Amino acid sequence: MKKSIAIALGALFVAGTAFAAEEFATADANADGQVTVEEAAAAAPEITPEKFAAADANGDGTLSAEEYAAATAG
Ligand SMILES: [Ca+2]
Ligand SMILES: [Ca+2]
Repeated sequence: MKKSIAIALGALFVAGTAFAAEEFATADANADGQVTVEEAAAAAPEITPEKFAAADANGDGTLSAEEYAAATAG
């Protein structure tokens, strides 16, 4: 019983990660591996400039795949 729950949670996690990667590729309009504030606004209007800034962990003004996942997570 516990094992099947763990497997189900694992499958959910993998599916979520794949979805985020696909979303990032879609948002990264010029495919340079970074999502700018303009690209984010076009792809995901829920990412406000405030959310964008909060997700930009290294403060370089663009979102990496990991940073983009954080921006869309909450
Ligand atoms: Ca880009
Ligand atoms: Ca960044």
